Amino acid sequence: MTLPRWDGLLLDCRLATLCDNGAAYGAIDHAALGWKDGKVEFAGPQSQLPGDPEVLAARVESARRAWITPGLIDCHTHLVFAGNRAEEFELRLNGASYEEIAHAGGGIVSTVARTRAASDDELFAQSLRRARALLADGATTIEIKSGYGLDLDSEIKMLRTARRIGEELGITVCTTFLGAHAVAPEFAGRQSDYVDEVCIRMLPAIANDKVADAVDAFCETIAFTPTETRRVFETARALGLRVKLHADQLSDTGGAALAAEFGALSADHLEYTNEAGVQAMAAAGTVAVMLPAAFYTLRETRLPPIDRFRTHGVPMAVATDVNPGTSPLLSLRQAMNMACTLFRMTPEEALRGATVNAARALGLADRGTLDAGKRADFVVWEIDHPAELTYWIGGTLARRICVGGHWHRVATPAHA
Ligand code: DI6
Ligand code: FE
Repeated sequence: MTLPRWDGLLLDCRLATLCDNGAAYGAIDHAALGWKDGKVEFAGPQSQLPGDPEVLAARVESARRAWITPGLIDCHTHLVFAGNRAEEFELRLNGASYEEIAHAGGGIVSTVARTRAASDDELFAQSLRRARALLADGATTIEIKSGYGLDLDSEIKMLRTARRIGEELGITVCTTFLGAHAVAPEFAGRQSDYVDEVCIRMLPAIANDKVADAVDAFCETIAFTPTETRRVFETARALGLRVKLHADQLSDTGGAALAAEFGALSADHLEYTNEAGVQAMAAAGTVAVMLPAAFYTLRETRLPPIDRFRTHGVPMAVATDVNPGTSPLLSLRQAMNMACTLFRMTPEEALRGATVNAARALGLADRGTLDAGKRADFVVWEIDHPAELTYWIGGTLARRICVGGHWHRVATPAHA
């Protein structure tokens, strides 16, 4: 007697594989999807299954013609933080200026104060809710940055909290050290001393602790200069850590070219990136991460150079940028919708941006497409066309979510 080979097999699927098979979305109709030990064994036409389904797999089910995509990948979030800034949002809409809010203790420093003051368990509980929301909407891999601690212990607390979220939910969390997010309050008026602190004290300890998978910085006129960013990157490189960058969000500081020079995994935001920056990214293979929810929240008007990225073949990803100041967004699909409506990306580009290109932005070669050998992270959706993933604003579209070969949850269908 032959033992069942695969752990699971779904029949009657429509797959959006995102592989380059010549079809839009890498689609395969009348498809089957089989997996074993957390990896995809078969993703192809059902007629090409190498045997009788009942013999091939321990558990066989019909997907009833549902569309299935790879698990979504949110490659840029700051979702670990304590408190929120809804009051500040309200004050602003009642006419308060940024200066008044800053004087009243608002802004990023208020999130730093609350994040420092939160216990490990409080920070975990508050942040877990946000991660759960992203997962419920289909994100099975999430990057999470530090950057609201701004002292070594608090930064490590954030990164450990991020790792704990991954363990709790059984999903992959990639952690990024963003000590160069803002100047710590103790260093107010002494920015270069703070950069010393990041490079001389924090980064070696972070590398030694292995709590961060990559290093990021906020390179902007209101944050860190290109020269300071370069120092952070040189230190990260010497410690063997990959880099990525918040670049050219509010002004053209040459951030994209700087990121490319260091072989960055990604450069993110990029509203003001110039032609040389685009070309440098193309040459370096640096992914352009679009964060349209920050653009929306800040009511920006300058669009990132999407057409230039297309022309030069720079892969584009889309992420939420979840953070309490400029992107209180808890749905990657909603970011995809904004990427289409605000940035004029196509629905297929947006889906590639939240799967295959997002995987690349995290340096993860084992996911992002539905293909034999990739991780068995996938979502069964309540839709009739993949464009619906970016078309609907809000709602619950994920019917079932499989992470590493295990069914995660059965969501309530939107129209049940
Ligand atoms: N880019 C942003 O827009 C923010 N951080 C960043 O790197 C804002 C973060 C905040 O206001 O809390
Ligand atoms: Fe960000």
